[in-house]
Amino acid sequence: MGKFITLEGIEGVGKTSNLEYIRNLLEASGKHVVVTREPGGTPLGESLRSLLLQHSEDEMSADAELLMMFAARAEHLKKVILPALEADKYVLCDRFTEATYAYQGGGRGLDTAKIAELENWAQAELRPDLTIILDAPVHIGRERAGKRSAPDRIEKEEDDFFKRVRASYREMAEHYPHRICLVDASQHLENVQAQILRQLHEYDILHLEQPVSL
Ligand code: T5A
Repeated sequence: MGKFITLEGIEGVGKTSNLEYIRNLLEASGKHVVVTREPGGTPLGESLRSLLLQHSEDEMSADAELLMMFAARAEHLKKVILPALEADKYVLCDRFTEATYAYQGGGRGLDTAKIAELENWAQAELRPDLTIILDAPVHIGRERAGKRSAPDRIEKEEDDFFKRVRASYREMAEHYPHRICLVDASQHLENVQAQILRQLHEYDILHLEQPVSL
């Protein structure tokens, strides 16, 4: 089996920027890497992503939002993630189920027991080998994301929503330290990447003795 690595955090903390950094590190150490994202990663998942992120006058219910995230995930697992892991590849995913706990659980206030049921159903025993949560205060993420594009349906939520999302991510890192770590993403990009490199070593994803030339 390969390894499953996910990147998480509130909007604008630098997931997309750092995915590329991790991909380069893994490839430089000889791994076959599949980079993907959620919601998305398959034709059906990308269609669901558009529905989930586009603005609509008819407000989507939190339950529908939750079930669509898992519908996209079920397809993604079957068509992309599991086949890649079985082929000994490294799957690097921009968000996964921890985002559902943070956004639909923490942000929307849905019962996390419901999320856990869906998680067990869709994933059985599968959990990421390592989840890196890029952690930064909401105003920093907002400022960085705002410079890039207009807000989508979820990004238009108030700061309090993202404060709950962030708190939920931090709680997960505290509860599952064997597979989830926090990285201080408020720092300069080089410092963030130095922390990521350290965590990849600590969680046995990358080995120090392996030459890394980028
Ligand atoms: N969602 C998703 C759920 O609600 N439930 C779920 O189960 C799942 C899977 C997906 C949305 O769906 C929700 C969460 C999201 O709202 P998305 O595209 O994955 O959307 O998420 P976004 O957070 O919107 O992604 P962004 O592209 O906005 O943010 P990133 O990827 O974290 O940030 P990035 O890398 O694009 O960086 C933003 C800007 O900051 C700069 C970058 O150059 C860029 O300009 N930057 C830095 N600047 C200074 N210092 C640093 N350290 C920097 N790092 C990056």
